[in-house]
Amino acid sequence: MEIRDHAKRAEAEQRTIVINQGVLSKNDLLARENRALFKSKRLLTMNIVSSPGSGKTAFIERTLTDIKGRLRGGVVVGDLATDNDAKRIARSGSPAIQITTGDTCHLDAEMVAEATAKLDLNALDLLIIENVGNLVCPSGYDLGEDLRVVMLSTTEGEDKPLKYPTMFKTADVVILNKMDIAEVVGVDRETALSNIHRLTPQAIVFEVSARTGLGMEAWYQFIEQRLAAAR
Ligand SMILES: Nc1nc2c(ncn2[C@@H]2O[C@H](COP(=O)(O)OP(=O)(O)OP(=O)(O)O)[C@@H](O)[C@H]2O)c(=O)[nH]1
Ligand SMILES: [Mg+2]
Repeated sequence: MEIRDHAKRAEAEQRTIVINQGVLSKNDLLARENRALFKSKRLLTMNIVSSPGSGKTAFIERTLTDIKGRLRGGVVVGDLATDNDAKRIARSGSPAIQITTGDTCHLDAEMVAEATAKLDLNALDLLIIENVGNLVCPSGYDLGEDLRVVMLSTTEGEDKPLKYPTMFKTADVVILNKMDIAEVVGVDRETALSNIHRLTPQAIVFEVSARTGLGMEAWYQFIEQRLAAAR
């Protein structure tokens, strides 16, 4: 079996790397502006990333429904196409703005700035950004969030943190979702947790089911604690 080491080609591709850094620094500048605005509005902001279908929208819907009366939440959601997710989230009674990115496989700080301008940030405690379903592209784009939340579901396999290290290494929080079907799909929970801890020892891990509500109360308490600390 041959494993090619593409890192050895890095020197030859130096010109490409320099251009990419230029693009990212513009994003970093805008992300800094977003972060300053969100801080001035006393918001707790999170950027939720995962592969398609891990349950990000279901998790946000349940969170906003359950914390109603405790916290006021608003959402910006990115998908390549359709406003299905914003419509689902809006049913929870919280404001939701859909961004459709076309061919772009991630959100960037400019898209988030434009979308959040349509929200009344003074009326919110919590701003949730649901990124485009992808475990690669969003990792290099700071959106100005306080917390990067990486979701993994029990149907995806225990080795995803090892295969997508860049995304997991940048996580502040890891959500292991679809615990209600963990047994049926035969996930090895210990291996999944050990892979998560290996890649991202700093992250706080919540094992939940967005469908049944299992484990969600600990997540809500964490949000409240972080919001209180930020304020
Ligand atoms: N059994 C089970 N199913 C879930 C859970 N969370 C989400 N699902 C299901 O998983 C599917 C995908 O959920 P979504 O919330 O649309 O996932 P997503 O990550 O937002 O998907 P994209 O936005 O397309 O990336 C849906 O059929 C959900 O009902 C869970 O905790 N348990
Ligand atoms: Mg979604």
